[in-house]
Order: sequence, then structure tokens, then C-alpha cells
Amino acid sequence: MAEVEVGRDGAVQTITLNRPGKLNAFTRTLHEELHAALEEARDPAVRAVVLTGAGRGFSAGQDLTAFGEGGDVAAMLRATYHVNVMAIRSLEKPVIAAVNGVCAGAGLSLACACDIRLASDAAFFVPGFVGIGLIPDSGGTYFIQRLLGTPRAFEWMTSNRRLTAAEAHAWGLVSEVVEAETFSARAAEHAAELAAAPTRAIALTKRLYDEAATATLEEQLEHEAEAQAEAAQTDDFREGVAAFGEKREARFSGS
Ligand code: T3D
Repeated sequence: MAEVEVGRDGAVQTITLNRPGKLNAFTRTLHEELHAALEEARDPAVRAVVLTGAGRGFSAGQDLTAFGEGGDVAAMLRATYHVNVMAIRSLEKPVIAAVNGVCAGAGLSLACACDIRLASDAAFFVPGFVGIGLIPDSGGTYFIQRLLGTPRAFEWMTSNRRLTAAEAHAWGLVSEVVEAETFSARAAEHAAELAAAPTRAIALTKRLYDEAATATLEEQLEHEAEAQAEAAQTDDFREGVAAFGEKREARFSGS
């Protein structure tokens, strides 16, 4: 059985982490299959991606049975989690983490590397790392600090406190909480909305917010000017302006 399943519905690609018996904990194979799925998502015909988990987990992070055998941890992180986190960030389309259930350790980092997080009301969030004497890796100190601010991020990630979906929403960690029964339909609906949007403008916006994390104002204004010049060359810009003038809904093609 594949450890990652990939489905396509129109312009939406859904990537499902698929080790439900182990809450989709990461193995080498799962990393490799996730990477292949993210490569597949580079297809221009894909205009939005959903990342989710099978069973009652999103992901419980690193598989702890395939861990601590004296290997080079830094090299392992570079070869696996880093590659997939960077693949998500460099994907020129929105990636939704549809957090269907348990989300812990590097599974939490991965969800936070995505552009949008929706949570099922059955989901809960656990730092995990500190529970086994580790630091938050795979972007856990980067994304969670940006989402929550340093004081809350530090307090949470050093406490190993279990957060409910409602608490995660109140903290701004997830943008929406949906009943478990309708969760996958809502995630698909949200992804379809994004897939019908002007994909180039969304991709450029994604890149700009990443650049803004380290740029000065002057640098960022320049990045915006360059990106806007690019967006203004797209068919979607022409279509958006035409639709406005004709008082109709725009039909964006993603080009
Ligand atoms: O070198 C490196 O790898 C560094 C990289 C580190 C990255 C990391 O992600 S470190 C953090 C790793 N993750 C954790 O520490 C979380 C461990 N899991 C838990 O604390 C709990 O399972 C949860 C709080 C996430 C969920 O609890 P609960 O009660 O809902 O489920 P459970 O009964 O504990 O787990 C269900 C099954 O999944 C169980 O298997 P079994 O007994 O039914 O056969 C459990 O052992 C398995 N499982 C859960 N998490 C992992 C796991 N198996 C392997 N690895 C896991 N991380």
C-alpha cells in the first residue's frame, strides 16, 4: 500500500499521508512519496493542492520506531523534511493543510509550512518535540513563530500542551474549524475556489509574503513592483479587468 496517495479533481490535487495505523508518522518512504507528489503538483494544470491524512491523524511527526539509531540527524532532516518543506514553499500555487486529526511534531511543522490550515473539529495539535527532548524542527521555529508570535510560540512549544481545534482557531493557527462529517467536502470546496482564482497572482503573493519575512521595506516595495509588473502581463489580469467592465464574474484560466 502506498504511504502517500494522490488524487486529482479538476485543477485540485489532493495528497493524502497514508499510514493511518501510525497516525501517518513519517518514514523515509513516506518522505519520498510525498516529495514525488509535490513534484507532480508542479504541473501547471494543478492550481491548488490539499495536504491531508488518512484515518484519525494528519501526522504524528517522525516515526519514533525508525528514529534514534545513532544516525546523522541533521543530514536526515536536510534530506527529508527540509526538501519537502521547501517544495511546499516553492510550489507556485496555494497549499491547504486539511488537518483532519492528530497533528504533532514535524506533522505540525509541515501543516504550518502550508499556506492555509483548515481543521476538523476532531483535530488536535501537540508540539511533540519537547515531549521527547527535541527542539521544534522542520520549520517549527520559523512558521510557528510567524503564526503565533514569539511569546506564545515559545510557551506552547516548550509545554507540549495539547491544543483543541477550537483553541487553535482562537490562536490563529488555523483559519477555520469544520465538523468532522463535512470536513473533507469543505476542504475540497475551499480548494476548488482557490483553483478557480488567478493562480499567477496568488503564487506571486505567496512568494512576496515569504520574502517579506526577511526584507526591508525598501526591498519589499521593489519586490512588489517587480511582481506587479509580472501579474499585469497575465491573461488573468486582462480577464479580471474585462469582467469588471462588463459587470460579470471573471473566468480566470490561471495563465
Ligand atoms: O531525527 C529525527 O527524526 C528528528 C526529527 C524529529 C521530528 C519529529 O517529529 S519529533 C516528534 C515525533 N512525534 C512525537 O513525539 C509524537 C508521538 N505521539 C504521541 O505523542 C501521541 O501518539 C499523540 C499525542 C500524537 C496521539 O496520541 P493518541 O493517544 O491519540 O494516539 P496513540 O495511541 O498514542 O497512537 C496511535 C498509534 O500511533 C499507536 O500505535 P499502536 O500502539 O496502536 O500500534 C502509536 O504508537 C502510533 N504512533 C503515534 N505517534 C507515533 C506513532 N508511531 C510512530 N511514531 C510516532 N510519532
